[in-house]
Amino acid sequence: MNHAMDIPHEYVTCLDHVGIAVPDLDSALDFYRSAFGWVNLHQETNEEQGVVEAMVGPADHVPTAGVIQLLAPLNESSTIAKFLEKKGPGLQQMCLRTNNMDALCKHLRDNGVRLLYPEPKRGTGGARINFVHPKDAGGVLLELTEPTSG
Ligand code: MC0
Repeated sequence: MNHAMDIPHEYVTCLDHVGIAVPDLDSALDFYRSAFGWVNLHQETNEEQGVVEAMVGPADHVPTAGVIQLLAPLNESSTIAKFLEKKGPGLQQMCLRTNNMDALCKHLRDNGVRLLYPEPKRGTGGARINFVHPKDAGGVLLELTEPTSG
């Protein structure tokens, strides 16, 4: 891959979240609440991804500050169930926010970076998401998210 990329830096705006695989959402939430006073900012179930997720951060969280995404498996075939089985609880992914998913995906593909989905899927709050394969991102499962406007 050519690292001297000419992508406009405006496409990728901030670290959106880091995702942590957890076997039990409530006890993970309790940890962040009691250790840091962080709160559950948003919770939802994503059937397609096979997860129940909670976004955790300070109560006065500002939108461009990265948060922690707790990811619990919905069922045994969930990606998160497989991750927990193979590696145990821990950091599963890191997610960058973009304001132009289509341009970013084209740019990455043009540079030989493998994306997991041919087209973005639905992520947190209706965001459009895709993932860079960990083998093409230094061993990190790298999510890309384009939140819904507003
Ligand atoms: C696997 N590998 C990882 C990894 N998962 N490396 C770093 N981080 C991870 N999370 C490595 C393995 O160790 C292996 O390396 C190689 O990648 C291939 O692994 P595999 O065992 O053949 O493949 P699988 O079956 O584990 O699948 C990996 C893959 C999968 C990344 C394709 O996890 C996937 O489709 N993930 C995207 C969807 C997802 O994660 N959804 C849950 C979050 P070696 O060296 O052993 O070959 S949902 C979400 O995040 C949404 C709600 C949102 O935020 O909006």
